[in-house]
Amino acid sequence: MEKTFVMVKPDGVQRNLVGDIVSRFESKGFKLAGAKLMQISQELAEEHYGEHKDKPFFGELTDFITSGPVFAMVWEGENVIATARKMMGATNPAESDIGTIRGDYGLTVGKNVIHGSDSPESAEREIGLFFNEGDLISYNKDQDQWIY
Ligand code: RTP
Ligand code: MG
Repeated sequence: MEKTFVMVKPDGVQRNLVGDIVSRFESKGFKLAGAKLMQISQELAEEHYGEHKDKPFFGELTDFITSGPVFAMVWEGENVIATARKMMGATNPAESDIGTIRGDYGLTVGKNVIHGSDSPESAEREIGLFFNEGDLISYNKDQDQWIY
């Protein structure tokens, strides 16, 4: 089953949005395969955002992403990579639709609450950067067993 990497950025953790964001992915029907609160090192930040290393905002971006804890997650399900991006909304919250995570909670492009992998290749790469294989759990979610 398809997996993607999603991360609540430091602003989202500071603003107590972790629970709401996890809830949106759960309610949509996706399955959590792994999650951790962590502090990103400068090295990991530069590797994760390597595609932007020549952009003028690179320093600002790596400073921000290392400025406080992030909540890193792996979500699993059909079309989860593209659907997670839709749920996040456009990169610049000024342009994100209301109803999306950035559209509902973000104001500026530099502090836009959430990251999500943008392709199958990035998803595989980013999951590998943030999680060891043993960190991810494969399990059945047979909800009937808890309903009497
Ligand atoms: P992300 O990688 O964080 O999920 O965001 P994204 O795919 O929607 O956007 P991307 O183009 O990959 O940009 C990565 C992050 O860089 C910051 N950014 N700042 N100042 C600027 O013009 C600018 N452009 C991008 C944003 O925080 C964006 O999420
Ligand atoms: Mg990106």
